[in-house]
Amino acid sequence: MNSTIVALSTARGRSAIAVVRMSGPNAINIAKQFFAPFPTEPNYMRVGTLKTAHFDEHAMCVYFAGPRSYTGEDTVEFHCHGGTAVSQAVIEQCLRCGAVMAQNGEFSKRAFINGKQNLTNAEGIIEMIDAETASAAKAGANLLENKLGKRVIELQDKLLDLISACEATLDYPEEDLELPTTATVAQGLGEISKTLAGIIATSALGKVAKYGIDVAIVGAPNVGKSSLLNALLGADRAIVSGIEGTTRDVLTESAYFRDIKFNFIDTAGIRDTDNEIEAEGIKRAKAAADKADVILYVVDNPNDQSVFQTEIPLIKVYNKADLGAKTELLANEIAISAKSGDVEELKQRLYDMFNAGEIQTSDLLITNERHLSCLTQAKVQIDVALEETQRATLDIVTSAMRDAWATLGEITGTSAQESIIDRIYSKFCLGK
Ligand SMILES: Nc1nc2c(ncn2[C@@H]2O[C@H](COP(=O)(O)OP(=O)(O)OP(=O)(O)O)[C@@H](O)[C@H]2O)c(=O)[nH]1
Ligand SMILES: [Mg+2]
Repeated sequence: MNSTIVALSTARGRSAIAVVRMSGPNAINIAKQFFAPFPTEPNYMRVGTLKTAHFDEHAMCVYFAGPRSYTGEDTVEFHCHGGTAVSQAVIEQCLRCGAVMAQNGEFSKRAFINGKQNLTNAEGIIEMIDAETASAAKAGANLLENKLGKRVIELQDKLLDLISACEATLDYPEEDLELPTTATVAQGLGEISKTLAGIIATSALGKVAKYGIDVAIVGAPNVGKSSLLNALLGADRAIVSGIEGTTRDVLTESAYFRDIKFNFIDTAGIRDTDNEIEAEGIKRAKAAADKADVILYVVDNPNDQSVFQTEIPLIKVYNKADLGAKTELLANEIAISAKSGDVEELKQRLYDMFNAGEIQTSDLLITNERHLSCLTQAKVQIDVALEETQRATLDIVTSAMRDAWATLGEITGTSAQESIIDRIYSKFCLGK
């Protein structure tokens, strides 16, 4: 039989109230030992006296009868006075009467085991708790609402149709069942592969919603990189001076533009130098540029023809436009004056470059590495099955389809291994 677990469900520290939650087969019996009058029916809160070893606490109690509770088990909540000492005394009282301390995320893990939520719901909760922007919270809420789960189950169903059609003919050849033609199987697999590709493609935008966009500002000394950083942040963050080689360290600071997080990275001016410290700064500048999502290559001469060699998307920024602006700009060029502080157009350009506006309208974004890896693997397995339809027998195709079905199941947890489940729930806070 399961143990009865207890934990503080609200944040630790000073607060108006604290909620202590207990879940498990003995939750109600334990609570009745020290809370009176105990509520006579579930879902109704009752005021009463909670006897702890040290003092009597005037508290409220509500119980939820399993399976109609968050965990699916009998659950009792005590709403007591806030602060560490009171909730600690209440928890100790529960422990004394037979409860055990809950692990991180154990309430939610029990909800999963009892079929109250699937893994993507749980991951949605974590993403919402961790979200820094509304976009990231929305992606978490979509997971919680099971949008990904539903799409995955649809795909699994389609796959199962194909698998069962193939298997029936393999297992019961004497039944004279109509053999699915290779073409029908291939067509079905092709559609699934295409759907998966579409879902996987949303991960680029998902990354933007969750982590933001890393923008590296690079260029020669004195072109105005630090001035640009300050203008983009709207704050006097980096030292600006007319002396070449002012910035040495890599400086990262985030700012929000239309609910998208931009991580702006100011770097040392790149040039040949014998100065050891400056050389190290330049090395770090290049490394920062290599890792960025986009590079702002800053120059300060309207006639500059130089090129910054990189595979990463790049905008060439003609700074100091107040001293003379380049007239004919190419598509990936922009003229600004960092000194004037007006960099709205550049911000908009960055925003558009990553289609960030689509985050508001899309109802499914992949923001979770684990989901992405399962989806990618499932697509590979589907594509293997698809390829095999051209040369192998149906049993080999079927086996690849089964693999893909199991991989998709890992997303919602229908075929997830114990270790994956443990890892997901361990990310929860205590009492969740
Ligand atoms: N006129 C004008 N001057 C600017 C503009 N932007 C920057 N400057 C000036 O250019 C000089 C260098 O600016 P910084 O922002 O320190 O240049 P940097 O690229 O960070 O230089 P390093 O850190 O040395 O690589 C300063 O004197 C700035 O005031 C601009 O838009 N117009
Ligand atoms: Mg600088």
